[in-house]
Amino acid sequence: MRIDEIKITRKIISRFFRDFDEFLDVDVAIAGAGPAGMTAARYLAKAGKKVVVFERKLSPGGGMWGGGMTFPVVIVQEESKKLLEEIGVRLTDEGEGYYSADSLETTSKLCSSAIETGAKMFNAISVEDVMIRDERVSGFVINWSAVEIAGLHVDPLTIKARYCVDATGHAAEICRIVERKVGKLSTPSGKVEEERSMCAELGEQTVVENTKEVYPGLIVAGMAANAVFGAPRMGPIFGGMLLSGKRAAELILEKIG
Ligand code: 48H
Repeated sequence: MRIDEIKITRKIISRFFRDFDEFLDVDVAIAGAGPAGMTAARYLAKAGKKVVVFERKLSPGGGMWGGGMTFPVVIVQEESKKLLEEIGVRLTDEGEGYYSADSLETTSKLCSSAIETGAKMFNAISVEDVMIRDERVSGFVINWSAVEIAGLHVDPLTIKARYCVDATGHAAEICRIVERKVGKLSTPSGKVEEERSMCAELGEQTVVENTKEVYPGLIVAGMAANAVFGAPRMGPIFGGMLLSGKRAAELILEKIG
């Protein structure tokens, strides 16, 4: 076989646009491919839903690669260890209900299992706004991260979804956009309440409780849920992120069947 550069280029372009076209109108669109977003994507795809994830960075995984202070180890607790066992992550029992895992193995398996289950992940694309129809978040407004980083004035494109998920981590970017441009969130003040200082036990508990529909059509998950509802951070224990992603998927499945 002779290798032809133009054929390679043409095949990349046509494959990308086939994929992109297929995911312009979906059941669920997720902003952010951290542990919460990737877990939500996997459970939704497993239930047969059409799911797309947009990740600003080149590599999905968010804050999980770095474990604790760059030591590439994450801790999960008893309640969440099943979610990692399901995708073949090897856990070490550290006693007293704590399990450790290699953060690189965990992050890459969360990513590959979501994709293998059928979720489509687009990297290097940022969600910069939401689409509103009938007072409901009905899609994401997206642009190349390279355009965003270069500060170029380029108008974005739009995708449509029955449900959207803000899984953008500490920044809770999508909820802040909705607060600023659309209307009141379902928080006590109607605004982002802001994350509180470290309290791992409370943070892990509240992150699942705070995984909610924060505006019609918009579910908040993962660290963003605690930022939006004014709850503590929890450091490098990641069980709550996984359980929150699963909860987000369950909430959406309850709503769209
Ligand atoms: C596209 C975006 C956009 C955007 C951001 O930070 P993450 O890992 O988020 P979670 O909630 O899955 O996990 C949080 C966890 O990593 C963490 O930080 C913990 C547990 N902290 C505790 C503590 O005490 O510090 O991932 C979010 C992802 C990232 O990859 C971003 O690049 C991406 O979202 N992202 N993608 N469009 N507008 N904003």
